[in-house]
Amino acid sequence: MTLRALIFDVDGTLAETEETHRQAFNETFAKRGLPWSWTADNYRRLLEVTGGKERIRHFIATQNPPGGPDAISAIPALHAEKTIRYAELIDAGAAAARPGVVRLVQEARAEGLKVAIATTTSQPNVVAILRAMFGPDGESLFDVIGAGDVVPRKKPAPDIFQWTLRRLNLSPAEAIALEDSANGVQAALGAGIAVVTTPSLYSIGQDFTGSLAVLSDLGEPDRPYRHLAGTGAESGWVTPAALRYWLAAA
Ligand code: XBP
Ligand code: MG
Repeated sequence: MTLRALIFDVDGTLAETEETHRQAFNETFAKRGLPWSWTADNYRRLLEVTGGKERIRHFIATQNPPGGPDAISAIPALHAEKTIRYAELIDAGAAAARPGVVRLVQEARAEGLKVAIATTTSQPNVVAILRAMFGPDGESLFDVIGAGDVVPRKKPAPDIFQWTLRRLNLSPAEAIALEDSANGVQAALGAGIAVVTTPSLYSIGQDFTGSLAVLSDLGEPDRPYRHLAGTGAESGWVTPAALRYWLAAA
């Protein structure tokens, strides 16, 4: 099968955004008078549940914080405020692109590949990060953006990748997913899509079994990636040609 599309995850894959999410959650809790503050260690555990609304619900259910039961009905409003705060932080320059991402998107487009997003994060967050990374028209570079609540079941369910493939009008064998987390790898594999994994700050050490390649990042010619597992040991930066070759050899 010919490679026709690259499907990018957002948080942790395009940029190291989870610390900014954590900050936005904590600032919103404080603003609403909730005595909750997620430490980095706690957030690492909470990240097992994807989606911010789902994560707050899981926090209340499993950690029984003060004011938890009363806050359940306010989760959608709380999360809407968090989304606004997150975009403000990104607009102010909070997250830098990970190595190789901007280059690979540009090379893929130049070679006629489709580029898409499949993420659990909310649509406004995607727009904010794409503008910060690619400029004011950032989102127009992407053929399909699958985000947030467009599917009811978030990663590790395969639904968001299946939704994105349908919009691209492609079969799973014609795409490669770029991911950073075990939940993302499971979601891509569940949809039948090969996946290249670049672990991020919060996902290092997770189980990426089944990945075509596990690399420190996508690499740049003057800043090669470290090869961690799978294919790709012979190269130093991910290109459309390398991805085609890896997919054909898999
Ligand atoms: C990462 C996530 C998201 C963010 C929060 O998703 O799990 O839930 O932490 O985003 P991905 P929201 O790596 O698939 O982009 O608060 O907008 O849900
Ligand atoms: Mg991710």
